[in-house]
Amino acid sequence: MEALATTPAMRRAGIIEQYRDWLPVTDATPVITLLEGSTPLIPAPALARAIDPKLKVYLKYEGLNPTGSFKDRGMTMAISKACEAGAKAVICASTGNTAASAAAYSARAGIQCAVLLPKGEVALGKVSQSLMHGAKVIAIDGNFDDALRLVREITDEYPIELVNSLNPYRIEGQKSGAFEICDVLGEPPDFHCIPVGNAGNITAYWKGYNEYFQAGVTQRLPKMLGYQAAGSAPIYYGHPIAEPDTIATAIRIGNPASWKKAEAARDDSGGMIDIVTDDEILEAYTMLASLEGVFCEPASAASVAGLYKTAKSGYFTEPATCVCILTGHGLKDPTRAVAVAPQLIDLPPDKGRILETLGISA
Ligand code: AN7
Repeated sequence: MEALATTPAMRRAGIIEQYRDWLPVTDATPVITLLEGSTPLIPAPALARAIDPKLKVYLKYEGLNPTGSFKDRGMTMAISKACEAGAKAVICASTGNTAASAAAYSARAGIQCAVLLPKGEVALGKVSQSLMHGAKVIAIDGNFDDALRLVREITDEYPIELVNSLNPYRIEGQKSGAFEICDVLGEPPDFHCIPVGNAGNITAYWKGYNEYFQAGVTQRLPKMLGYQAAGSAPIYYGHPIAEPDTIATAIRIGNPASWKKAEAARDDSGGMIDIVTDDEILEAYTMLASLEGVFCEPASAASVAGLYKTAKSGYFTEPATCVCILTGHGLKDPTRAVAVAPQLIDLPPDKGRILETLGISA
């Protein structure tokens, strides 16, 4: 069979090749990549009509990265730089997606990976990924913040590389998301809506937007609108939350590592960090899937839930472009999906009953 013709635009290069000049890599850096990035910026007209017809809404569908979340952008950098430095092992604490990504990129690099997860609080798809990629997966009887504290102590004392977003290469890689949005739109959006957990991603996007702006690639900056789950909202409330709680387990974080940087992104952009309830998150999660055909995980829907809440409050007074970052794929958390979606219909293999159920009459 003949090879399919491809155009450059159809080829995913991976973010390091795509944005090499903007990243701290050299010819000596081994590029460990799964061809992450180049995710689609999907127009969401039905959602815009439901939220506020003045707005032009785009969904940055990060669930289409190789391991199903935005973490791959940072992990290709963190693992490549770890390998360049000769590291033989990496470790992270995770609500699931960082772990899945670290496990996959470590497998590809041929190095050891260990992940610390909060027991019982990680979505099934994410656990399955870490296990399949051969990481040492440890579930601790504690929350994400406990796990992060432990891996910080361990990496301070032993020669094992930390690949949480405290690792500056993670932020460097993740800033590529902002470049892609500007490359597609020609300018940044007016508003950038994003879920906030450990606060690495809002930090990274703000850095990316600023680098393009300072280099003269773009002529302005967006306002950053970050959204925390109401039960896990330390930045919104201004103090750590000892026992964070939310159905959006990815952002069930009470003491974010990049807290100050998230505040800086908020304040320097003239944006805000607000909260969304679990009900608001689930409503947006369902709307995305049913109105736009885009399936993201609950934490990701916080960006759309937040945009909805902010629009309803009368915040937007004129037409504006809004990009919502959908950080992870819906298949990450099938348990939540089947719990909130319409029920399965059980029937015998009987044509009459099937037609009757479908409302089709002869
Ligand atoms: C789907 O995997 O913290 O504010 O350990 O998986 O940069 O932390 C995941 C975070 C949003 C929040 N959406 O991003 C982890 C972890 C999804 C996520 C966030 C996460 P940050």
